[in-house]
Amino acid sequence: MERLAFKMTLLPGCAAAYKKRHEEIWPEISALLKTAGVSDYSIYLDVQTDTLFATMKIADRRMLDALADEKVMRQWWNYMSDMVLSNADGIPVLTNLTELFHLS
Ligand code: RM4
Repeated sequence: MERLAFKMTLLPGCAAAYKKRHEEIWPEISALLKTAGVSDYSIYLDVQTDTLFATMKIADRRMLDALADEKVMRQWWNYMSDMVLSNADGIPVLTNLTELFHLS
């Protein structure tokens, strides 16, 4: 089990809609993430900077990376790209964070 943290950028004025979309997350996406070994996945918003801060546990890094090959994952990212800063291919711009401290 590995812990990950990363940042994304919310587009201005999208906080409420972004929250609502995740309350109504496609069941296929939840299932896909779990099948890929993702657990304890949270996304927080820094309202001062519109930074999205995400944490998750993963069972296998290769399974996480392979999500980008899944059609429904691409569809979800495309669906979200009107709210999240995204690359030309629709994948969210993501900055990985380095863990410097953990207390369990
Ligand atoms: C986010 C973003 C992430 C995805 C979660 C479920 O909006 O698209 O990449 O893992 O939703």
